[in-house]
Amino acid sequence: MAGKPKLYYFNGRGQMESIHWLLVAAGVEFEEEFLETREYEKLLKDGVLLFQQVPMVEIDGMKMVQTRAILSYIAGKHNLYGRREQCTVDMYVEGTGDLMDVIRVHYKLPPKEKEKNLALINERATTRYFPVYEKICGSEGTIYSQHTMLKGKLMNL
Ligand SMILES: N[C@@H](CCC(=O)N[C@@H](CS)C(=O)NCC(=O)O)C(=O)O
Repeated sequence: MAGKPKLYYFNGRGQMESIHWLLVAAGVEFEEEFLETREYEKLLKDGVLLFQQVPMVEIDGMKMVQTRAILSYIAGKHNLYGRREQCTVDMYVEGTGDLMDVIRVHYKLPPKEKEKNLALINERATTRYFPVYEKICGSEGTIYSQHTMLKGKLMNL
């Protein structure tokens, strides 16, 4: 039997978060390696990361990169892709990708542009994306809008 998938990422939610969610939804146990600069540089040096980026997931004898490719593989392997459901899953995944695009550029912005971008992230997350996820999860409140990621971590970017 294949071992548990091993997830390689920095110690944060970021791009790995949707992979966490999917593995939990599929009932798959996994291991994680939280990369510090030294370990990340070793992966780069060893040529393990196809595009020099993480997330990387070691699963079924492969070292997979690219979040959406990883999500598709896991969803397919655990029969979480139906027909109509496949499109629904892809819509939510692509939505998350669009939100992540706005978040990802944040790290590279000059300090004076960060405040404006942070306001955009908060606005997009709380009015466009999180309500959609809350709705499909059947939640009535604003659990994600009040999430500490927005109140704490993101504010400190
Ligand atoms: N398209 C990639 C993007 C991954 C990505 O941007 N990873 C960042 C960390 S969140 C990274 O490794 N950045 C280092 C770099 O691009 O040199 C995916 O969806 O997995």
